[in-house]
Amino acid sequence: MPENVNPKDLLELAVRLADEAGRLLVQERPRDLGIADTKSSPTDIVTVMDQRSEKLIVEGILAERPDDAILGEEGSDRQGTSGVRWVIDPIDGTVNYLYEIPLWGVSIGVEVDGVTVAGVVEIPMLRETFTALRGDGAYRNGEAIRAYSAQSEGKPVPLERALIATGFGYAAQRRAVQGEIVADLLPRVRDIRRGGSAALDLCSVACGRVDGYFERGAKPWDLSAGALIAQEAGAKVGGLHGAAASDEMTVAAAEGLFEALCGFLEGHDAARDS
Ligand code: LIP
Repeated sequence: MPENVNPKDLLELAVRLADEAGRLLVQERPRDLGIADTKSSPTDIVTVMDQRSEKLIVEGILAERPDDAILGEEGSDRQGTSGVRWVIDPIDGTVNYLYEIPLWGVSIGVEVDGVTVAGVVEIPMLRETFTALRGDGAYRNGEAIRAYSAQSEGKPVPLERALIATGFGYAAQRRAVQGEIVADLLPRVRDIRRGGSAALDLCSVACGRVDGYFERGAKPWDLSAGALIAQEAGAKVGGLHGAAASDEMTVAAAEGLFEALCGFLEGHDAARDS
C-alpha cells in the first residue's frame, strides 16, 4: 500500500462526497431539467446536473488529495502520482433522473495500484448508502449484507427460479441483439428486471433484491463501486469464458447461478452486436 494511503480514509472521503453530490442532485434539480448534450447516440444523454455532480466530487477529491488520478463519466480524466485513482459516475441512471424515476445513484470507486479497495453507491431517493472495503464486507446503511435473496435461504438459486436484472445499450443495433437474448432468457428464468442503473443493479445483487445481473456495455464508472460491493457481499462478478468483468460483458450472481448465467450467455455468444 503506497504511503499516506489508508482505504478506510479513502472510503470516508468517498462517502462524504457521494452524500454531498446526492443532496445537490435532489435539492438543486431544476424544475425544467433538460438535456444538455448527447454522447454515443441521440439517446445517450447528459444533463447539467451530471456535470455539476462530477465537478463537486472532483473538486472535493483534489482539495484533500491533489496527487490522485481521476476518471469520471462526464470527461474527467486526470493522471496522478499517488497510486490512487477515483472512478466516478456522477449520476448512474441519468435517464431515470431525467424522467424523475427514483432509481439513480452516485457511484464512486477508489483504486490503489489498479485494484478497487473502496466503493460507495449513494441512492438518495431510496435513502440507501451501499459501501464496501476490500476484505471487510459490504454494507447498506451500515448494516452487513449478503448476496442471497430471502427465498434462496443461502442456497444457490437455479436459473429457472432466478430474478435477473439486465440493461441495454444506447445503440439500436446492440439493443436488437440484447432484445433477442432477453427474449430467449425470459422463459428460462423467474423474471427479468430492467432498473436503468448498473450500479444499482449490482447493489441489488449484493443485498439479494435480485438474484443475478448481466449487461454488455457497462463502463468502468458504472461498475467500479458496485462490483466491489457485490463481491464483498459474496457474489461472483466477472465476464464470459473466465474473463474479468468489462464492457464486453459483466455478470454478477452468487456461485452456482453465476456459472448457469454465463453458460446461457456463452451459448448465445452474447458479447456481440450483430
Ligand atoms: C446507465 C447504466 C445502465 C445502462 C444504461 C446506462 P448512465 O449508465 O448504468 O446499466 O443499462 O443504458 O448506460 O448512462 O445512466 O450513467
